Amino acid sequence: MFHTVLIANRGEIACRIAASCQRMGIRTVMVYSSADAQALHVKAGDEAVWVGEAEPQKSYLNIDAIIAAAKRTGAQAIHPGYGFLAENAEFAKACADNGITFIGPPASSITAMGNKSAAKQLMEKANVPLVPGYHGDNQDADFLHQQADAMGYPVLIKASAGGGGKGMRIVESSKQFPEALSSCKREAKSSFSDDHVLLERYLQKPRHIEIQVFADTHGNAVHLFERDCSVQRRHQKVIEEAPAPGMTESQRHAMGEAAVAAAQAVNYVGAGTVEFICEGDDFFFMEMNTRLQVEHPVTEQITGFDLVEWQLRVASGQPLPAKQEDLRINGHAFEARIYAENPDNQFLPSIGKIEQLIFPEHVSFSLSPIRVDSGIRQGDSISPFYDPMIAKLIVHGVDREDALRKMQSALEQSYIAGLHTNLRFLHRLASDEAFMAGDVDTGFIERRYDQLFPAPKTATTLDLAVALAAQLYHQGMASNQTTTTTVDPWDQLDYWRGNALLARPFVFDQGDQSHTVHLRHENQQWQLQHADTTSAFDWTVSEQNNGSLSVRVRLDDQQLHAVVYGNSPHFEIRYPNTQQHISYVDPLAIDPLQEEQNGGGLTAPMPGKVLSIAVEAGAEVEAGQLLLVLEAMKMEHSITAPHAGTVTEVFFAAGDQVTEGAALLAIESKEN
Ligand code: MV4
Repeated sequence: MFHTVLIANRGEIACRIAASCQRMGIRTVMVYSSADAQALHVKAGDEAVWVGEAEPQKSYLNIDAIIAAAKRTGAQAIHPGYGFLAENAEFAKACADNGITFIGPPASSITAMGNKSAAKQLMEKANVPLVPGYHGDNQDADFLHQQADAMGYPVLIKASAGGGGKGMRIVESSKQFPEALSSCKREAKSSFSDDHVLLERYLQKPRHIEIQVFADTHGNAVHLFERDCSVQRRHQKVIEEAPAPGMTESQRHAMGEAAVAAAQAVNYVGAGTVEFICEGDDFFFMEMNTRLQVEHPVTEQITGFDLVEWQLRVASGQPLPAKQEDLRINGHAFEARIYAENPDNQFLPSIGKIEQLIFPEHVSFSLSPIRVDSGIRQGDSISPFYDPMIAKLIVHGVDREDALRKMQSALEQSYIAGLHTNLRFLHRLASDEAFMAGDVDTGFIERRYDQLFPAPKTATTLDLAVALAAQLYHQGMASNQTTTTTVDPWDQLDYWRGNALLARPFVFDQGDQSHTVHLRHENQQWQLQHADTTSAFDWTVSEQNNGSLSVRVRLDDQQLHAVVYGNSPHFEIRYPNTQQHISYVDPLAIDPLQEEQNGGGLTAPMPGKVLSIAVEAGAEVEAGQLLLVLEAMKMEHSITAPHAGTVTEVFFAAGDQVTEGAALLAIESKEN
C-alpha cells in the first residue's frame, strides 16, 4: 500500500478521499489554488501544496504543477477525484511517465471510452446492448439521412466526442434531418473540435440507470449493483438512489453482467460506472464514466464497502476485497445534492458567503444512516470559479420508504442562509407523491413541474402569529408569560408602558406582499389583530440545539407548532409539509431598497463578470444611462442609472467577478 497519496482535487471529493486515506494510515498531500488557501480540504490532509491561480486551468488542471507537487512531497500515487483531471488520459500518462501511480484506469481505457462512437463499436463486439442506430465511420450526409429514414423517427443525432447532453439533436421527421445534422456537426466542431456524429433511435422518457463496476490487476471484475439517477435537470443529477425502484433480480443480473463485460472489453482497472438508458425491460449502453462518481456514496451505503479504499487497494496492486457472490444489497440509500443555486430563478448559481449552515446530526464520509459529505463550513464562500455544490446529503434505510422518510426529515432539519440554495426544492422533490411511488424517469422534473414549483401562498394570520412570536423572542419575549422583570420594560415594552390600550403595529414582508398586525395587551391578555379580526394570542418560543426556534402559538381556539429557522429579520417558518418566508420590517432599520432609490448602491442582479464600465467616478449621469455591462450565464446584462446623479464610486474593474447582490457603483442623487 502507498505511504503517501496526493489528492489532485478540491472541496468535498478531496475531503472524502482524505478521510479514507486517514482510516488506512496513508499520508495525504492536498493541493490548492489561490482561491482555496483557507478551504476546508487544505486542512483535511497532512500537507498542502499551492498549485496555481484560481482559474482551474492554472491550478487544478495544471498537470505540470500537480506532478511537480507529487514529486516534491514524495507522493507515490495521485487520486484525481472527479471532475478536473479524473478522465484525462494525458494526465494518467504523465503520472506513469513520472513513476507515479494514477489512481484510476489505464490511459488506454479512458481513451477507448472517451469517443462515444468508437466505444459503442467496442460494446457491440462485447455483446453489450446498444440503442438501435448507426455508430460507424461513414459520415456522408446522404448516407446518414438514409440510415435515419431506415431507423424510423424520432432519431437522435449525437456528437461522438460529446457527453452529458452536449451536442445532441432530436429529429422528429425526415424533412428536418439535413438541417439538424449540419447544426449538430457545427456545434460538435466548435465544442469538441470533432464533428463526427452517431445516430440512435430516440427514447422519449428513458430511465437513467448506471452500474458501479470495479476491476483489479489480477483479472477480477465485479459490479456493485445499480444506481437510479433518472431525476435530472439539464443533465445535472439532483437526487440519486440505490437500488433502482422496481428493478427485478433478473434485470439487475443482466445489467450487471453487461456492465462487467463493458469494463472487460476495455481492459478496465479500478472504479468505473457504466451508464444505461432503460425503457420497460430493455436497457441500452450509453457511456462509461472512467472515474469514481459524485453519487458513489449510495453504493457504499447499500454494499457496506468504502469505494475509495477499494480504489487505493486496486491501484496498489491488491486484489478486489470481495467476489461477486459475496456482494449483497442491504436496504436503500438516497443522495441529494445541495447546491448554491436559485430554483426560482432558472437555477442560476448563487455565489457568496454561507452565513448559516445547519444539518441534522450526521457522520461525514463514512457509512451512516444520515451522512453529510461536504467540503464547506459555515462562514465559507461559494466562489464563482468552481462547482457550486455545498454538500451531499446521504441517507440509508431498511427499505425505500424508510430511507425516503429519513431524507425528508433530514432536509427538514437542514438550513442554509446567506445565499440561495435548492434545499426546499429537494424537500419538495423528496416529498412528491410520484417520486415517493418510484415513478421516475428523465422527464420527471418537467412532468411534475406544477407540484415542484407551487405558487407562493399568501401568509395566513397564523403564519403572521408565528413570525411575530419569533420576532418577539428576538426582542426578549420568549412567551406571553414573559414578565417585565426578565425584560427591561423601557427597552422592550415602551409601547405598553402605562397604557394598556395602546396597540403596537408590526409589519412583515412576505413575497411581494406586506402585512401589518397589531399586538395589544389588555386585561392581562395579549391580543393580535390582523385585517378585521382580533384574537387572543399566546406564544411560547424555545431555542433548539441547532439554533432553530420551536414556536407554539394560540389564536383563540387554534393552536399551531412550527419550527423557525433564520435570524431576525428573515424567518423561514417550517410546518410538516410546507414553509413560509416572512421578514420583519424594522421601522428603525434603513431599507436598502429605499437607500438605492435615494442614491445608494447599484447591485449585481446575479453572479457574473464585469464586461465593461461606461462611466467613471465623478461622471454626471441621466436616468436610464448605461453604467456597466455584466456578463452572467453567457448573457449580457446592462446596468443603467435608476435616476440622475453623480457617480461617486465604481467598485469593480472590467474583468472582475462579482457576486450576486454585490454593490457595483454608487450614485449620489441630484435632489439630495
Ligand atoms: C438518449 C436519450 C434518448 N434516446 N439517447 C443524455 C446525455 C447522454 N449521456 C445521453 N442522453 C440521452 N441519450 C437516446 N437514443 C435521452 C438522453 C437523455 C438523458 C439520458 C440520461 C439521463 C438524463 C437524460 C436527460 C435527457 C436526455
